[in-house]
Amino acid sequence: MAPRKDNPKAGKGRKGRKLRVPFRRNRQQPRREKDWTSKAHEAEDFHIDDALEERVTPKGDLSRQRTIIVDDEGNELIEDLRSGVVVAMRGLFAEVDDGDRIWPCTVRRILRTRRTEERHRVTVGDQVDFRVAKEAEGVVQEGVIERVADRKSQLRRRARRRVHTIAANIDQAVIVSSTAEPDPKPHLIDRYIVASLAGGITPVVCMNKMDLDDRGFGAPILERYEVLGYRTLSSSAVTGEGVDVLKEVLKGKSSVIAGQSGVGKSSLLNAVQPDLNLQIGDIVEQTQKGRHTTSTATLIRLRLGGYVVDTPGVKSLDISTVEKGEIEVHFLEFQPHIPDCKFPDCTHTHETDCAVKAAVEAGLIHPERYESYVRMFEEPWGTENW
Ligand SMILES: Nc1nc2c(ncn2[C@@H]2O[C@H](COP(=O)(O)OP(=O)(O)OP(=O)(O)O)[C@@H](O)[C@H]2O)c(=O)[nH]1
Ligand SMILES: [Mg+2]
Ligand SMILES: [Zn+2]
Repeated sequence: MAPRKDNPKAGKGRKGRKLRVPFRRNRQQPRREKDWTSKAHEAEDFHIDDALEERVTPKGDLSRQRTIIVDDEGNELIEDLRSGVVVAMRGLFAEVDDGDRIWPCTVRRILRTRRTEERHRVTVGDQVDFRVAKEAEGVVQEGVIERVADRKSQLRRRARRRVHTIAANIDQAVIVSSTAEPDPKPHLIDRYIVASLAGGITPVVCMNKMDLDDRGFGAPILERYEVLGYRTLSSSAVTGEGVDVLKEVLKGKSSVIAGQSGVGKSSLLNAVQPDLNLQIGDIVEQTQKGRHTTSTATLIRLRLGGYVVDTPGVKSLDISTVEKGEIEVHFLEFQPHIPDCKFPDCTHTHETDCAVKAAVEAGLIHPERYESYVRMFEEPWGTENW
């Protein structure tokens, strides 16, 4: 299909002059050592973090310059820009959907460097402007992302020493657990809730594999979140239970679907729209440690309206992107008690006369929710065992 030519954002016709400008020194960053010890991290780390790792060498630090085109006021001009949304990151390329087709785009170096420093790299869900860069046999092959729009919201975690934005411009995070295979990890749900709220995203808690719930684990866990006012749903990709509710939840919204590996995230999306044909893990593979069926976050447009980002499963979620003092803000049930703590800077961990701890003892706060808070406060990086 021919690329659209009528992009209103294209800067055609504007005159400009060329200017050589030096790279700013603070855009440089030290070369990073590879951290081989954390090889056990999620599959996603390798696909995204290593692929986009900046490799700035000291060579030519003082002399590096770039050519830009500026208007009379010195504002940078860029010709023939198209806009689109990033639907996947694959190696060095961002796949950008402009409504007509998917463009493989590289990220302009200077933008990439700056974004890295701002901890604000291009990610799935980003609205971008890109310039067509390469043509072969009359067919445009790829683009270069020149601008990234400010994000309305973002789901972030730390991946080793980097900040990894899982998805941007998302309304809600559907946090999926399963009643069995694997067993539910409420602490991981709590981490996703904190990461979502901190990024301006509404959490929705989903308990999948209800068909395997002989032990009755599902309902009491969901109830924990229901009483806090979060939307919850129970589902089964096998029996179809809850799929209509999930459709209702996803309809017309931008969502990210997240949780442990093997809980059935991709299976649920296949149930919502069977022709998606997302790859799902087989049961034998799921028992092997570190197996991830979905390896890259991918933005999927839904026929019922809206879109959803399917993400690879995680074992743990490092929330150290959230300030320590901010964590308590994302525990809704703590809020009425916090003003009654003796110390105004009470962290609700070791202090005496803590009203939050008193509320736990009085049965007003779920003890595991409180324990979740303490773990996040003391070990924001998290471990697989929780
Ligand atoms: N019994 C049962 N099995 C399910 C259900 N949903 C998914 N499964 C099975 O669970 C396994 C994992 O499903 P996936 O959809 O690949 O899980 P995922 O959460 O996408 O996993 P990752 O992509 O690795 O993060 C597959 O064997 C599915 O058939 C369910 O509701 N009930
Ligand atoms: Mg999957
Ligand atoms: Zn307190």
